Amino acid sequence: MKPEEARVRAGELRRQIEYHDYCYYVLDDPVIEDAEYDQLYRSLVELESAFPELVTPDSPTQRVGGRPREGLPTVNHRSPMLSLANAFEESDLRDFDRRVRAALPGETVEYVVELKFDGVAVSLTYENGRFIRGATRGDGETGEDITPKLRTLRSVPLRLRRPAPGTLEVRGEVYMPKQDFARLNERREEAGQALFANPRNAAAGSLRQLDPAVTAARRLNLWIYSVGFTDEPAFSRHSEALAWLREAGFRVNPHIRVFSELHETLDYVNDWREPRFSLPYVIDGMVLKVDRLDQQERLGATLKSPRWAVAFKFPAEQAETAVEDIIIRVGRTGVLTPTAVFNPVRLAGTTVSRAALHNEDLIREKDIRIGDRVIIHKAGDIIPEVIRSLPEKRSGREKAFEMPGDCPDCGTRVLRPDGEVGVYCPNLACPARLRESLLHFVSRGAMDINGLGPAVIQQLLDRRLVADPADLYVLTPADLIGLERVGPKSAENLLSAIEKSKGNSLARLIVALGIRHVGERAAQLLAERFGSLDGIMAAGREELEAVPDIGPKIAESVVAFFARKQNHCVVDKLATAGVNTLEEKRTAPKTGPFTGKSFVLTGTLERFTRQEAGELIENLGGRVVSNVSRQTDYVVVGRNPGGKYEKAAKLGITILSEPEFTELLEGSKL
Ligand code: 1X8
Repeated sequence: MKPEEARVRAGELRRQIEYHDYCYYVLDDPVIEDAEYDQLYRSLVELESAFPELVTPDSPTQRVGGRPREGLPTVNHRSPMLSLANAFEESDLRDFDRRVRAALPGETVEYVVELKFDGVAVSLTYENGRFIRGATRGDGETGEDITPKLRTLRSVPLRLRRPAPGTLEVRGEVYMPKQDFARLNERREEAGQALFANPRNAAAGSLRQLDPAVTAARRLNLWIYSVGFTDEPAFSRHSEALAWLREAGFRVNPHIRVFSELHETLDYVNDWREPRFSLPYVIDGMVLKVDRLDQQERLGATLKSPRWAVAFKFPAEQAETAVEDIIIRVGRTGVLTPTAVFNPVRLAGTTVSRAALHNEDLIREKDIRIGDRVIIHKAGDIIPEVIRSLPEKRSGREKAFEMPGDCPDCGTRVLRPDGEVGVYCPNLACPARLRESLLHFVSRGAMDINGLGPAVIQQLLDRRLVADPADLYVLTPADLIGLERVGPKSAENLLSAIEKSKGNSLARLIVALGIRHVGERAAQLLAERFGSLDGIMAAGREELEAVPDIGPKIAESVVAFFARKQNHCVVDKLATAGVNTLEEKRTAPKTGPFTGKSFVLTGTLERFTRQEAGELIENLGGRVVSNVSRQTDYVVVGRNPGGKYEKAAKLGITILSEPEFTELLEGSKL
């Protein structure tokens, strides 16, 4: 292909990919199959590696940037990102309305009513329609530059769909959907990591964690709700600006209404009190804004908040109930989790009858006894939790909880490892452990075998058709058709789901094995580093710990897992059954504009560690080598470079200063 043809083709591919990203991520309405999309994406990656000069920073291939650095640069907001005045009662909203009208005598006023998202406020800046910078709110004046993180959010348009000359700054809220929050916390608990208190903290944590792999896991999403700055104020109403933002490709929430009467406004706010719990994201209230921008301007702002808007906060949902019992659930890793059983009570849209109490120490800290009255809530509107007990309501017949000394399912003496809060059943053949590990094995984040629910698993265990996860792969139609509530059709579906799971990625398989402390992220790292299950099994503790972000706890746990003959045996059976145990060659991240290029790094870089720079290069398809030779393409030179610099100069190899290197990374030169 000629360069000119390539340029045209790249432009076409980008437009198509942008369009499909928009349909998928913004409209939630994809128009092509994932496989077709992947094909478009791969074509663009290939084209860009053949013609690296075609790579632009706003190309869809540049979404997964490198690893951002510690101590993020700061950004001064063009206009302060103010917080909103809060209202808690209807009367506060009436007061707000009165103040607005008093300041605008004789004028009509319309209110835009929007949902108030419980996330992380961000600002996105576009220059001539291209995304150039993303920042957190920070203290309102100055935020942190999180451009590379935001680039990984598929609902952030890199290029706008409508002309926007000059500078445009829009504002919105990054959030984590409730389900993703619940799943993330589940995994974190299994992996022995601290839990996030709510989706907002999880979103903030993911943005702060500075690891594009985490953000790119697509757990975060974004609603845009205002224009922060434009060179040419082209709108006369906020509602117009929102309509334009939607057309320009931003994700604007659909539940926006404009009212001219206060009573309608109040009705709409109240209408959301219950249905908000069925939204897939958390809202903690409603926002009222004066629609006309000229009126907004005349109303102005106090030091802290605009006078033309107010946030109505819904009361935090809590309920009081009785703890009828504290039961023990044995998890797949053998951990005994005490669970409170409640007198069922309505809370945040559902009836709640249980909450995990996590461990003995927590129960003691909160002084929760069987028979107690307790106050409960739902973290992120979804996970029930006990906030506190009400000792003043005790009758004296309450019973303190005691962790059993033996596993309630198999009677084996439980162990409490030093320094850990939990106790566990060490019996690998414990029926509860087996059931839970099978359920984990087939779950969505693991092998994702559709249709294998608790009822089927229990029957398979009871009939001794499976004794470990590998046995799933030798089930026959006859085995399944005999089960309760499994007909020939569902047996067939089940077997094909099992068959399909053989092709899952190595990372999924590692997650499915249920090694303590090994979650999705660790599994991914291990798969990438060792390339095969055999490779991981053969690795010693030191080799494992040498993987960035794999700590001693994980390394220890992996070694311990594979040291057990029984686990080895399951792995062998899985491989024999044809389950994939190899890391597929990942095309997208490993080929890119740097494919075929080798880099040498020398001296101290300001903005990256060596390792970060190396990963950035590798993410774009390049290689980092330690010695300069004629085959070296680039030498990146930091402060106090060594002899490599001189050697490179002598050999006439392209030498890049750090700013040049950064520019190259950003794709604007090559
Ligand atoms: C904060 C928020 C706003 C909106 C929704 N959620 C928020 N957290 C909205 O306008 N729909 S506006 C805002 C602010 O101005 N601080």
